[in-house]
Amino acid sequence: DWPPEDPVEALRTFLIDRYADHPESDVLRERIEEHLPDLWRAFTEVYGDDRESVTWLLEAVDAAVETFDARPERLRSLDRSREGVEDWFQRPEEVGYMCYVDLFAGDLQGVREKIPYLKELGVTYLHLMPLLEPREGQNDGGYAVTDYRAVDPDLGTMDDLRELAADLQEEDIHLALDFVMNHTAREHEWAQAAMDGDERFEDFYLTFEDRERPDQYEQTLPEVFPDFAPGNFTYVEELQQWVWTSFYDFQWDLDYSNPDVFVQMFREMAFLANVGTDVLRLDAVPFLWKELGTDCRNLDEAHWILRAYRALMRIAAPGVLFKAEAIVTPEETIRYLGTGGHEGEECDIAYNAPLMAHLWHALASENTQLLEQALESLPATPEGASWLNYVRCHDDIGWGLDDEDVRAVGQDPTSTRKFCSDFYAGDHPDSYAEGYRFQEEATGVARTSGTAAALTGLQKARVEGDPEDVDAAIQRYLLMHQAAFVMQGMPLLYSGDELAQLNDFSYLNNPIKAEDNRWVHRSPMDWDAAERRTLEGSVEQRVFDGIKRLSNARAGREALHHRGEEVVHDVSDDAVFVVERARDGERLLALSNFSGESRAVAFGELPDGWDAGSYREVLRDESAFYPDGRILLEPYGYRWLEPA
Ligand code: OTU
Repeated sequence: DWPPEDPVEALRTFLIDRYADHPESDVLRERIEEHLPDLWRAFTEVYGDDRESVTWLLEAVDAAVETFDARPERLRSLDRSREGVEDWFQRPEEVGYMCYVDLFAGDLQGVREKIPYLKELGVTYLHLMPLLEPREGQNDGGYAVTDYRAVDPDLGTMDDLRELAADLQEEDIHLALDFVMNHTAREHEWAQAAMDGDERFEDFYLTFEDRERPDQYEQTLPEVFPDFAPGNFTYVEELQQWVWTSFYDFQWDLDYSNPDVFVQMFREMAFLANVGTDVLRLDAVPFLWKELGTDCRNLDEAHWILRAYRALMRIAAPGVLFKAEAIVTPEETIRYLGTGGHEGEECDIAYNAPLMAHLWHALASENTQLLEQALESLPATPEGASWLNYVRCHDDIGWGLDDEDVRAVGQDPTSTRKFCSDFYAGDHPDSYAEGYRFQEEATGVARTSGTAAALTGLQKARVEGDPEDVDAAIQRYLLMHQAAFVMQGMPLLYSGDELAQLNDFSYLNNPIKAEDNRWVHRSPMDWDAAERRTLEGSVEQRVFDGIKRLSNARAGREALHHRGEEVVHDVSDDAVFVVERARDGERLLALSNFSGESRAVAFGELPDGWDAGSYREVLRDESAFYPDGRILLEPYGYRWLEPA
């Protein structure tokens, strides 16, 4: 009889009975008891609690149990080993690296061979960019998947991926893989079936007979790629309908209001979990739910869907983490880590795009006020979750500053964003940057493409060859990276940045890529340049060593544990950024100078407990005494201090 008085209790009894003869019924019972309440809450928020919905919920639980059954022993033991060590991904030694399989090493086999290189850099977490079978031709760098259970044949096979996962585990490197959950390629079999008239699969997507509803939605919908994919809907001849396409026209948004989609997508993500991925990077999560009259981003239902998936994954494969890819305002971003009473219920990791954008703003303006303001206005990060701090990634930089923060430091939001867009495109008199505008808006605000080397002026300095400019640019370059390494979170390196790779224009000759300038910063790894990392005095050596120093410095340094404290300390000089990290009695103070001139900070300005005296300078690995009571910072200089 449905509904019973206490549905969770009724389901609990039902499920325990259902799996009573399961060889691991004890484990299942424990997990179901622990996660069913969260699953129920989240699932019913979205799909309701009537009889039909509950049938879908039971199907989802079955899918979780099937995943558990199919999970190889190696991964099950990993799940067990992570029980009780909830901080395994928050440790100070964690250092991430992200790369495209083909650009980095040709194929999956090639990546296996490069493991020693990654170890040399101190990498403990490897995000391999989309590697599942993409559509042919344009595929948005692999974010248009035709089959979630097949590897792109150019890169290898599913077995190669399993072997690589096992090798990485041996080397204590965690593997992260993309799960493109908002959309499939129009060549995916579901979309194909829909075009063949299969109603079940037509309901997997958001289709409209005419423009009436799309036009209503468009009134409040922003565009992601206005230049090459304007609007949010695409007319599909085969269907004689409009299909919701938030991104490119060949990326069809899934309809998550259909529980069939929810369950089916869980099966796909669970399959990937069982291949041996430690972290699933959930792509474009803000877009999962649509509602007329809204911008269809970050809606509550999107969060409930993630929470429901999380509870299911905890039943199936509790060692697997979720990483949210939500490049939105600071306030909206942190919600994906489970805030507001949902601590521990949502994603474990999220891209710290707010920090990234603010660091670039601080660098261009030689002023850290806005950075400090933004950090201060963010609520505390939930204890069990982690940020992923990065300087560059495969995407453009969106100037996702919070309007209120910008106003709080006396600036105008649009002008500030425009300043960043101009500065990094090199359209500003003081700029050393050689980036490009991406998807410019009518206001002149654009997102920014370009490698870290191009944006920090290291590219320009190298090409022009003035040694002093090169020195300054390397400082600037490392200044940005050290910030990602010292702030609360796991630092994530973008492949090639450890060698300061330059912009790459070969994409312009490839019609599949030419219109999308994000490819300018997606270049093949230059292994000849990598050889020069041992050539004393070369740019590669100086940058590589600078970054290696950062990863070495993190290892075992408890003050940098994610669960440690992070206190941003305001000093009178706006170019100087001071942050204190502390945990279990260990302390570290990082000072960075975002200006191109030398600066000094008096001890009297530093937080309590940092009095004049001698300290250990962590990155130089030496003791230092400051005789005149001030700490000198070279142009773009930074120092990490620790009590001697
Ligand atoms: C992601 O980015 C990927 O990182 C991109 O490479 C893809 O093109 C895209 O999804 C589609 O799969 O808008 O400009 O808030 O910012 O999902 C990049 C999230 C993007 C979006 C993000 C998206």
